[in-house]
Amino acid sequence: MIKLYSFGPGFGVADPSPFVLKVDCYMRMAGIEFEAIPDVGNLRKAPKGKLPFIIDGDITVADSQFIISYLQQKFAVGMDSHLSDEQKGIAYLISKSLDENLYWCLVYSRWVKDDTWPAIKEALFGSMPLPLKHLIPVLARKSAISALNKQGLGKHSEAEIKLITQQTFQSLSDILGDKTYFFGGSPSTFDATAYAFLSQFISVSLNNPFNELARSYPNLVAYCNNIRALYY
Ligand SMILES: N[C@@H](CCC(=O)N[C@@H](CS)C(=O)NCC(=O)O)C(=O)O
Repeated sequence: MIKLYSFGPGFGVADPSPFVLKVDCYMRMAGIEFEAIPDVGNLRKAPKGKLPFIIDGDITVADSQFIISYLQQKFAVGMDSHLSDEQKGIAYLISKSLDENLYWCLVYSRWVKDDTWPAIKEALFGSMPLPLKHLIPVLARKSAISALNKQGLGKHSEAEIKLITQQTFQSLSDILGDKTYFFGGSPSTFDATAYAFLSQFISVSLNNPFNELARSYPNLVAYCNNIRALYY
């Protein structure tokens, strides 16, 4: 059986990492059996220093995109067979926008802002023994802030980051409209990505202004609730 190396449940969702949740959701939607191996210590074993990665027998695959491609081929998943080539192209590019842009807005909302930081600290590091429990969160936060600055999003003001986040939610809401899934009545690979990111703002037990912003889009909230009810 496929083993999914993850962080483990947090903030009321199956994983606080959108990349782990993307693979988790994809396997649920595609009906692929898997076993989650939750442990923040998985990071030390991760081939690319990041989660998720999967192990399937003697094959290891790291990175959510490559994992999904591997699973798609191995299990001949037909989840995208109702999409035109144009829709597949659009889906790929929107998913990269979530991976590479909305992700950093999420990092900002969780790691930089003092409103959410205590909850993050407790959820991710609360079970560590002393003195690690005090030391590691400080280092991890420093590293997240440094990564945000190097990536560039961290250079913006809070108002600008909120605007970028809001434009992404607005665009997703406009594209989804009143459909059940982004490309019609049945889920495609893109829905695993969309759910993985949207639920990190909407379905979590966090209440910062970024969560409130996401929850102000009724169709995005209904979308997350529907997928959660069906697959979790
Ligand atoms: N491109 C990777 C990104 C994975 C990623 O950034 N994972 C984060 C968690 S959301 C991580 O493991 N961060 C730990 C670190 O950078 O030390 C993917 O799609 O899987």
